[in-house]
Amino acid sequence: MKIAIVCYPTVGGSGIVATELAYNLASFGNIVHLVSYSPPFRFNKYNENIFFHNVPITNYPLFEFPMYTISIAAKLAEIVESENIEIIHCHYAIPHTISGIIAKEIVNKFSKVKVVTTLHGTDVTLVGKQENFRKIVQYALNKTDAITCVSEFLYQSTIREFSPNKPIEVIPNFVDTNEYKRQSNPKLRRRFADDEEKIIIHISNFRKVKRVPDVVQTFSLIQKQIPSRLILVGDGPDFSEIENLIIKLNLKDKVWLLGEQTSIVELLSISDLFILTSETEGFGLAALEAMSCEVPVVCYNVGGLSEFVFYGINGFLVPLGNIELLANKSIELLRNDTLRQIFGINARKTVVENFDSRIITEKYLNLYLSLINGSIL
Ligand code: GMT
Repeated sequence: MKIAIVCYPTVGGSGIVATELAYNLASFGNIVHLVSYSPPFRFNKYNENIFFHNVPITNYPLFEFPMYTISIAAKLAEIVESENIEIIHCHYAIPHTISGIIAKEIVNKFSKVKVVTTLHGTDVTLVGKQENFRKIVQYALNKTDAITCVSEFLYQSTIREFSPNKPIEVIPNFVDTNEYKRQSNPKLRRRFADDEEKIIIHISNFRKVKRVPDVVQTFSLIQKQIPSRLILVGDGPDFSEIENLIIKLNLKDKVWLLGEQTSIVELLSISDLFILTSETEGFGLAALEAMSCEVPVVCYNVGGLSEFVFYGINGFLVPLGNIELLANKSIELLRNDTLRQIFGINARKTVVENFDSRIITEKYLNLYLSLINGSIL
């Protein structure tokens, strides 16, 4: 198959899923054309079946704002025609689906290309709900040929908010469990913590929705009872606020602020616990990646997280905003090495059995095939 994948290149789950999907589709022998305004964050290995297309940003003096939606549409139309693309797969509804729909219109005389939209989270739960975007998201979802949602939670939210007239399939996030595998590295561990200290990790793009200050507050309670260190991976609009909070709580010596990191398996592998404090998560890919490396997850019970974090089995979910309970559940796990190990093994099992990249890529391939064969109209 020949597939064009459009995504945001910046650090964020939708771009990661899109890029990893490109690699997996390519490994099955498909030809993939990645389209974005710069090479996506995780597009860092050469694959002869993947081609990257840069979307040029127009800067004619008349245009005060970049015409990104139109630029992607033009680029897509160009490659659908020149490369005989059969599927345009848009990750995140706006503006990508709109661009996909325009491209399909442009080429409709000589191509039967189909547009697939994957909804990731805030395109429905936050941005899509805003009055100025609601109608355009609604339009996109009614015009695309098929929709996928990354969780049952997002599926329900999409139906509730938009009731699209197109089929929707839940295809969850995935991890390459061969790559995301715990690896022993005592030397690296010792660089971050003393032998008797536990390591807690959080990875996100430091946006408001992630509530990273809650992670710091939780850690502040934990470290009073358990010798421990916190590793914060990521960057984003809340970085300075978090840095100030760390200083205010007198935690500077115990928190590692690493900024963005491309290779996180090593860091997850030296960690004892992953904390996620998001207000909502379409799925919660960062937690899944941690679990694949045998790191149990303690998080707020929001969005799609309860679809793979199982209370008392591979982690704990607590009500949104209950920092004290989040800390208590973390302490319970950090105090009990045997329990934590069992949770870690269960976490990996959950990922390997249900969210491995091969299983999920086949779901996408089946969807593409049914669109091409006309069994979804
Ligand atoms: O929806 C977003 O905020 C953007 C998106 C991204 O690019 O980071 O994140 C979402 O997509 C991920 C991949 O499907 C999901 O795992 C995340 O849960 C989701 N983030 C949110 O819903 C906040």
